Amino acid sequence: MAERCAVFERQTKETEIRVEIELDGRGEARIDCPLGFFTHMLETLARHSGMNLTVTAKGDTWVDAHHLVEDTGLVLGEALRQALGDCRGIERCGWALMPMDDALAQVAVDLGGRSYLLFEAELGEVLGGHFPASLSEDFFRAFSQGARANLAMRLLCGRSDHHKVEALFKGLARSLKAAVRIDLLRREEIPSTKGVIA
Ligand SMILES: [Mn+2]
Repeated sequence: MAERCAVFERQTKETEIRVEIELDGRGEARIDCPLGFFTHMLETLARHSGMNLTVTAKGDTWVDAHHLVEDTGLVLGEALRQALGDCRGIERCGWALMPMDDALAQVAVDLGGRSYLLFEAELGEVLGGHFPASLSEDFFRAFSQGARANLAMRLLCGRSDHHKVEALFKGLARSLKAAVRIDLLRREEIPSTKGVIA
């Protein structure tokens, strides 16, 4: 099997982002980003998905965290889509029920080529002094657009917003790990009745 890797870069007047992704990695993250909590979440995403992620993210964080977080989601999604190639042999779907102490998240992903985010979570705290927990929804929406993925996320319960957001990121990670896995019995098949995932 060809190596499933990609590099995607995007530069605007607001942000400059580069993501290198290896789907069949060891969960290693090299994150260069000025936002501490967001860095923690990207490291979590790599660790629990088994993908290697190298992310360089700079931008107008003097405004607030919004542009950088949203654009990183988009670039990460685009890199994932590119690394999947024609999606031959992948499981395509994955899901997870992920606890994080007081929080419990339900996440499902379909890498079928259509973007949609279903998101239900009550989030109100500002984490690390710079990351409004509700901004995670913008990250997940941008990721679903870049990856052309259908992403359904629901927070079933939780007290701490740190734990709630972390449960959502870990749930996404575990769902992606399952969805990108190669189905050994059907490794030459495109997992769609359309015969193509584009
Ligand atoms: Mn944490």
